[in-house]
Amino acid sequence: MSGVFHWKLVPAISAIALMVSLVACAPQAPQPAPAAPAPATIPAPTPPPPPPSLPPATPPLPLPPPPPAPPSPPPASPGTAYTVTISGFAFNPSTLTIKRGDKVTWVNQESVAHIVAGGAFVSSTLSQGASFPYTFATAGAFAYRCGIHPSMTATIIVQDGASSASPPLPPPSGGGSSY
Ligand SMILES: [Cu+2]
Repeated sequence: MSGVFHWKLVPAISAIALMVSLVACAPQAPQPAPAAPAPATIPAPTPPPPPPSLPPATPPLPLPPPPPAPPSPPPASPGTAYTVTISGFAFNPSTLTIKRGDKVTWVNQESVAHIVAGGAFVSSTLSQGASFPYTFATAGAFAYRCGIHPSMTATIIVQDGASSASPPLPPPSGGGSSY
């Protein structure tokens, strides 16, 4: 039994021996040069120290909440506000139609002084930038002029909005039954 194995192993052994001999006879490859020793690590230049940090700015103090605005009282008059400008020796607009209860404010926009002179309303001498308010409580046509320059005339027409806005009367209710 062992002879059989030995006989079969002969070619394999001889082949291995041949290979070993070939390897042994092959010129040895030059060994690579030994790796150069690692260069001494050059210490990295120390970075300059950071500039002395300024102390953090003082955070702004939180603003206190604004006090609540006082409730504005309702306007005394629900009328509309109008403006009549005085410039070029004239009132603009020269004719203004408003409702009863509306307020008109004259504003002098030129360097020449003027006076708003009406039958029911007379202003003081209005220099440049001065104003004169007046609320018309009664209906009618109010012609006025300048108290200094009579040629400056204008008219305020006040309509009685209350009468025109009165709703029609409801029809009288009849009896429930015609019988
Ligand atoms: Cu005038």
